[in-house]
Amino acid sequence: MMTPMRCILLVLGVIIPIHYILSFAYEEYGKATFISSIAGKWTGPKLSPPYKTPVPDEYYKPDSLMHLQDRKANASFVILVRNSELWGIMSSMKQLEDRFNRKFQYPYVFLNDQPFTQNFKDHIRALTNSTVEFGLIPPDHWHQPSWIDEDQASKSRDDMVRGNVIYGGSVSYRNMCRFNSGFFYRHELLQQYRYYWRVEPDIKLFCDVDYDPFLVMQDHNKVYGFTISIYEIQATVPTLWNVVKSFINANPDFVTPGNAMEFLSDDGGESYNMCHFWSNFEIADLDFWRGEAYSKFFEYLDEQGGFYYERWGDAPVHSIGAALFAKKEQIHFFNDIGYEHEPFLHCPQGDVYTKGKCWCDPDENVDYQRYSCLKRYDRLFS
Ligand SMILES: Nc1nc2c(ncn2[C@@H]2O[C@H](COP(=O)(O)OP(=O)(O)OP(=O)(O)O)[C@@H](O)[C@H]2O)c(=O)[nH]1
Ligand SMILES: *[C@@H]1O[C@H](CO)[C@@H](O)[C@H](O)[C@H]1NC(C)=O
Ligand SMILES: *[C@@H]1O[C@H](CO)[C@@H](O)[C@H](O)[C@H]1NC(C)=O
Ligand SMILES: [Mg+2]
Repeated sequence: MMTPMRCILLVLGVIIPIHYILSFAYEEYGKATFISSIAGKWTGPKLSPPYKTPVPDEYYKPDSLMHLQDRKANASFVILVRNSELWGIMSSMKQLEDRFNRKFQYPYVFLNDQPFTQNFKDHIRALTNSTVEFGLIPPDHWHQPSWIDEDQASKSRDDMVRGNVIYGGSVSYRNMCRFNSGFFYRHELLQQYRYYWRVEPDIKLFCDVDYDPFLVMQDHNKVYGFTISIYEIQATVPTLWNVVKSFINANPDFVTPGNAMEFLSDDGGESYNMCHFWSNFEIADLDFWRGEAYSKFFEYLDEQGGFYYERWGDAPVHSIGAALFAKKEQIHFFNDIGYEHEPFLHCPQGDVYTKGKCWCDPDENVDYQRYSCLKRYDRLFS
């Protein structure tokens, strides 16, 4: 796997910074082309994360259902999914209802580039008493734009297939990454909401979520919440950081003082360490993405074509946006939400495990495994 991979890097003209070659992150993760080839390979210390931002008790509602007078946030679940993934998304949604939403009753917005079938809608509606809306994505928010040079794009896909890079040959995966990076929050069904919780098929929720995470976001002025952070596959973002740097140089005012650059870079912004929040789980602020800084940032990235000439993921794009245009305190680690999207899981430790009545194996927790970036998040606050 390594030789073709090096080839690709050469073909793409990528110069790998020397500290990358030396760092554990690159040695152990950056050269991988499939995430699953990494999982379970190394075990780290079973540390509990520092609880810098515990959720205050008044947010908890251990036993009662929602009452009319209870405060609610302006929020919805957002689920981009295909008709063919019905059973996988029902599994996710059932757990979400049982662990959280049966009590809190937040609405759902389902999005798809194809119309949802009646069968899909019927099965989904049967799982909840909450409002469920089904939206179609406008074609120009989904498909590869006409100004992308298809020869260049297809050559890059072929190179990535030869390099065995996961989803390297897929156009639809690239459409999905671009849509999640810059379009979902502009969908008409989401205009009426401020916060969202992103959900994917076949995830697991291990613990009771007995408090309202949206209210925590709202009351504490948070913009981005995550459960797992890992390294990006280097071959999918060879030029991303250079583009980020040129955007920052041209728009220094968008970079917020007190930001989380240290999460992204180990040398003050010179190079990217590949750390990102794993975006298959997100609880975040739609207005942050809609704001001037992130909108201009996305537009700039999109113009460079890297969603198609490379394979930029929405995870690094969101993470870089959140880390640079928000204050570090506005990025929240949802430690108490036990969560799995294969091949990684976050399992709360100690008291938090007990409080949430969790059922994951605490030893499988990704937090301080070598390929987790949580230590870099921690160091923002140390
Ligand atoms: N409607 C629609 N949804 C898609 C498409 N491709 C991906 N998605 C959804 O976008 C999200 C991310 O896609 P995934 O295939 O899960 O990508 P991933 O999480 O990187 O990879 P996996 O390890 O395969 O889960 C999921 O919620 C998918 O259901 C598509 O072509 N159409
Ligand atoms: C919907 O609400 C009714 C009435 O409160 C309740 O009996 C039913 O179990 C609920 N259904 C779901 C899927 O939560
Ligand atoms: C919810 O948030 C959206 C986006 O900020 C806003 O347009 C809408 O008016 C808000 N709704 C309520 C009820 O506050
Ligand atoms: Mg997925």
